[in-house]
Amino acid sequence: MGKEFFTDVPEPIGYAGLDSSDPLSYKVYQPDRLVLGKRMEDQMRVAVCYWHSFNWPGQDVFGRGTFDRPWLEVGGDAMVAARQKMDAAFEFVSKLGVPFMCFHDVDIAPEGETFADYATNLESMVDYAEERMSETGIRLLWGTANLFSHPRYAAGASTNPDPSVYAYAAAQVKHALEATHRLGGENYVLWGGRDGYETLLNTDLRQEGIQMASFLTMVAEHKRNIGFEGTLLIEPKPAEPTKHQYDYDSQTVHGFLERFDLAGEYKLNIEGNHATLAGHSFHHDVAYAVSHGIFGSIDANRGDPQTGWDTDQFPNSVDELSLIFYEILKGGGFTTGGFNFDTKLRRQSLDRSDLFHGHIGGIDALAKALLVAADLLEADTLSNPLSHRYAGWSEDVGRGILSGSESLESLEARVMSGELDPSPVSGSQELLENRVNQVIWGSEA
Ligand code: XUL
Ligand code: CO
Repeated sequence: MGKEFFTDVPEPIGYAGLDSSDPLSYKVYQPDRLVLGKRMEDQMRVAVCYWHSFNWPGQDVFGRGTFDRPWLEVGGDAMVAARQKMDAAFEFVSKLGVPFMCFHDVDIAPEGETFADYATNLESMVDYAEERMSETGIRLLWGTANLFSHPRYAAGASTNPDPSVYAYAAAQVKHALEATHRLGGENYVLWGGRDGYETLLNTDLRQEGIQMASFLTMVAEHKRNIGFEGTLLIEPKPAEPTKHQYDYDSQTVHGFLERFDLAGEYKLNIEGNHATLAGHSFHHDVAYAVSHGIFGSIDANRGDPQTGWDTDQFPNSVDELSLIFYEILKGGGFTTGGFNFDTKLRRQSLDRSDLFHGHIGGIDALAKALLVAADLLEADTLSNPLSHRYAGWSEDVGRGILSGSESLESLEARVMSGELDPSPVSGSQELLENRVNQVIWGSEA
């Protein structure tokens, strides 16, 4: 047991119900409550992210850190400081009472001066994490490598015009993947933060695509070589920090994976605010992934409708989250994935306890969304009208078209003879919206 930082929150956060006035309690989230035959905790698989919660002192491009984060101010030996930060993380996640955390290699270990320093520091922090995990029971939802902060990655990692940067990224991923494996991580994430471009004037799109595919192939090979059984995940984002990022959205990544025969190797980690930056809804990117068998995990957060960048706010819309959870349950629920809170406090939320308020609110909103989604699924609220709408595709002509036994000629003959005479039917959007709201308003917290 290391030093305690969250002394204002002496006990783990418990369930107190909707009537409670205690802000440090769950209003809906009850880990042991059964929903569709599974414990809520196992349906939701919540993780806390290390980078925004423990590494970030609240600076923005206009000003320095504002947060009360004593574990970031220890100074002196970088390894001592890293262990203090890890103590803060394990204390927070234990008190929040959720099963997982997620981190980048450099979130937990100082980079040092050389690659050898990096490797030694990471190894030693993984030892410490292993200790703290077995003490607390907290698990690793996913690990990843930060291939975007260091200046060497300014022009990308695997898509860098310089192969020695590609090599450096490969070496880093090797260590981060092995660290994730050692810690029993359930997934490994690749977010190509700077794998994109600032200007087409200096960019060879075809070359960079080939480089990225070769990198993903090497990662999948190494996964097999070391016997890592977790899921490899790609996290789409359309832009920021680059003007254009190659892993633009669910559909673009899917197309890329198919093009390079990698579709069986990777699934997606979908982030709410990334989907909305791509001009979609969060619902869209999740629905696309689930319906194409490439859904893996979620980075839960939300953007600001009036702000054009990744604000990473805590998710709080039950309306939005219910439809996301509905898609996930429709696909059979999470396997190795979960809801990682890739979320940042606002810069004015200075207090250490604000970190609890952000997570508690987001977890409760997700728990309520889970209950709504289970009701939607059990009552066939959306699935009945959907199967009715597409019923023609299991009848004669529809089946023939899909099985290839019809042609333009045969269909023209059917239309010409008057056998097929379509009459438009209502899409019933408002009716469906009302039904969804009825379930949201009526579901029992
Ligand atoms: C950046 C982002 C990353 C990834 C992991 O927008 O979401 O933190 O989740 O590298
Ligand atoms: Co993310």
